[in-house]
Amino acid sequence: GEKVRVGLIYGGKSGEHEVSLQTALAVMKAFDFNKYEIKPFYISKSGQWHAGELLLEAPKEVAQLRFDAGEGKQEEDALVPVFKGLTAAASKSEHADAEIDVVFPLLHGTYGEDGTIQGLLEMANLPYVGAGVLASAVGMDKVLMKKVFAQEGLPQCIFRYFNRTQWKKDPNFFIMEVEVSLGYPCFIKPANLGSSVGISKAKNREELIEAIEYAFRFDRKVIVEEFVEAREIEVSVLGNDEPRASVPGEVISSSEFYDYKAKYMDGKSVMQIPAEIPDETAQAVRDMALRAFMAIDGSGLSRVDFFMRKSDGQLLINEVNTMPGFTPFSMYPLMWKETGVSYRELLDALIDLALARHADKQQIDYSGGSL
Ligand code: G1L
Repeated sequence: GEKVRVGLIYGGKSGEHEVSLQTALAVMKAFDFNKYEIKPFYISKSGQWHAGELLLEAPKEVAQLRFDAGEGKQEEDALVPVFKGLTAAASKSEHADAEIDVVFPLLHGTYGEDGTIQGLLEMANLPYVGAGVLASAVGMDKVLMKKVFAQEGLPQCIFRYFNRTQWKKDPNFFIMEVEVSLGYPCFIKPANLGSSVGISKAKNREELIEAIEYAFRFDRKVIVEEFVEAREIEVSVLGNDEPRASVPGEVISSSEFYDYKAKYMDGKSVMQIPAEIPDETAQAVRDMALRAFMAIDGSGLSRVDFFMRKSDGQLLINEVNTMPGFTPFSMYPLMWKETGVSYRELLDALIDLALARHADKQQIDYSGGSL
């Protein structure tokens, strides 16, 4: 048929396995099945790949998305056959009945957000939604990301970083550095943003040392950031080379939200969209979000997060998230909704952007000029 076939990859080894499944279901339910067909790829918690039957309508519940439950579902229990299928799908010329037109990788963390699944899809020459290898990898490493922001001239909080070897050799040097440049309290994090584990706040030297040792359990590189008393403002970015920015939103933690009459709410926080900030601030934050997106070489989408310092209103960029929460009730889609783009329109736009980016790359001469 003329329908676009979307390969949806979800699940995965990370701690966000369940979130990924919930998101995959929400995406499947929102797709216009007059326009799309969906080929599900489920990655179990142990890392096994399972290809599902082509879907002509949305499944009803998350349980239908797991193909390893031993319920007589088709099982292709390895990456290799799935990858063969993907590559076959990509070489349209020999396979007129190509299986997939575009891939939607709904995966978080190591394998998925750090550029590895994107690399796999690049090698299969398949169009895919969202950030490419470089932006995914940069977006995953807090230190690299901050270096890119600094080069772009984007204001951000003060930070220091070091690897395990450096720390082991001369811990006092880094303790001094942190105390002189950041002071207490400060935040200690593994540089890798794969998960929220390993993060602590330290109020004194003893806590700092303990926090650093703890963070090194999760990464070989650790970053220490100054503590900023601030509001949290976020912006959704959508596009490739000419991206657009949504109205900003604010995330208000549960301890402060009792006086907000907000429309959106999840367990832990309230989402105030649009954020109640001055127009100039909203304009500035959208502009900075687009610069950050371009600076990391983003494509498709990103949620860009900022701090608005309470003392003076200064905006500081915190991070670019190339794989933001993506259910219809997540910040990213909600900020677009308030900007006039529905969840379904967002899916259409992301698929179109993936195809456009892929088509654009086909023009590139990879032969080193010998063609
Ligand atoms: F494919 C997109 F659009 F780039 C994409 C991929 C992944 C958008 C959002 C996400 N998000 C996630 O994977 C998750 C971390 C929220 C788990 Cl579902």
